[in-house]
Amino acid sequence: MIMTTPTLAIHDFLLDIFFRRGADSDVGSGWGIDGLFMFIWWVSVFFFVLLMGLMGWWCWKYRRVPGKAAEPSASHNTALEITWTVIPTLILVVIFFWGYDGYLRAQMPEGSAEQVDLTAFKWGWGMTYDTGWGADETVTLGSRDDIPVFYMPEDTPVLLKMSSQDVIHSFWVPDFRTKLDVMPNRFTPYSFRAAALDEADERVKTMDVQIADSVRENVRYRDHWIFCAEYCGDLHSEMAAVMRVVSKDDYEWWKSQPRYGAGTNPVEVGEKVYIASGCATCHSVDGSAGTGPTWFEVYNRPVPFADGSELSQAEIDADPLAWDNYIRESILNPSAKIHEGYANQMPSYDGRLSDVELRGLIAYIRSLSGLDVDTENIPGFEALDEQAAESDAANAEG
Ligand code: HEC
Ligand SMILES: [Cu+2]
Repeated sequence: MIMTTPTLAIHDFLLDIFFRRGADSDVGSGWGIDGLFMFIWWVSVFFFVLLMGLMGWWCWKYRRVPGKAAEPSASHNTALEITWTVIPTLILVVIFFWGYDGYLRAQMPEGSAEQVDLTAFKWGWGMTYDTGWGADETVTLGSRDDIPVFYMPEDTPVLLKMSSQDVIHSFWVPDFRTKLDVMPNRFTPYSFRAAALDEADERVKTMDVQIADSVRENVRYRDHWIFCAEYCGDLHSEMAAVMRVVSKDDYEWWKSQPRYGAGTNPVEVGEKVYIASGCATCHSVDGSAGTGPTWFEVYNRPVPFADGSELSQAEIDADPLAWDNYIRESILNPSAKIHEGYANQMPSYDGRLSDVELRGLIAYIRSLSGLDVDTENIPGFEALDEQAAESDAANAEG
């Protein structure tokens, strides 16, 4: 015991420095990464001390002494050669199988996983849940106040279907120890099971979560940073997001809440969709250039198309819904008409946005041209009030 206690203290101290101790268990399926890392570390320490010690000792022992003849140097020693080949090989075999076992477990998605779409872009992350919504909460990190928060269920297999909108990015959750490239032209799967929230874990905190009109009190959560490990240019290093692990019940609640309360103004709905569905990554609302055209003061203005045709002022004057329809078509079938000077890069949102959300987007874009939005006359928003009333009733019951 006298021998092992100080050694363990050093071990724990190192775990603290290297990993913020205990975090290996953040992926509940346990990939054994910390253990393997520490094994390699201690093997390296052992051999470093052994070899440097021997070297130092022999340097001293066989130093040149006046009047003493030099030792003859052996050219070959079979027993020695075999020993220092076999022992390191055995150690490498252990490291290989240990690592391969963890690698396989990290690669294999568990059955019936919760699937979430993850998109990487210059310079940020977006997630789209099966409800069509993404993050609707942000936190501040350094100079950026738009770091999205992604909710995830504890102790549940999750499969992230990852793709990039532009260059190669690398999805990295330091607490989970693994990273995986995110490509522009194919999906890569990242699967994990976040560990259950443990009362004893000092990173587990509690807060009230509010979505539109509903508040859920005392939601327990643990945050993990998400970063991009593709440090090849510009701002990959600033791509951050938060993975917020909550209980399964809280996760289901979070996902199922209507994002707008009773009587929400359509412009607000549109603004929320603009952020939550990731339009903001390509479209500005202040006139500045982006991957897509800005939405600032564009409503009811003529639009030139790449094929030489246009949405003309005459058409707009003749049909008060011309721009509304153009927006609708641009969202559901973006390649139908390509705005001149832009690439056909917008993903289709067909099936991902509800009618209320489409109408909200139209109202929002309209409002950015300083036009009044007459809520009363936008059909579909009565339904929103009903939906909110229903969810209030459901919340009151549950
Ligand atoms: C990956 C970048 C990207 C994202 C994300 C994106 N768009 Fe686009 N969008 C574009 C590009 C590029 C164009 C211009 C080319 C074209 O017409 O398809 C465009 C065009 C449009 C237009 C036509 C505007 C005009 O002036 O011609 C509308 C409206 C539009 N997008 C709405 C949306 C909405 C709503 C969302 C979110 C739900 C969204 N976009 C998300 C890239 C994007
Ligand atoms: Cu990146």
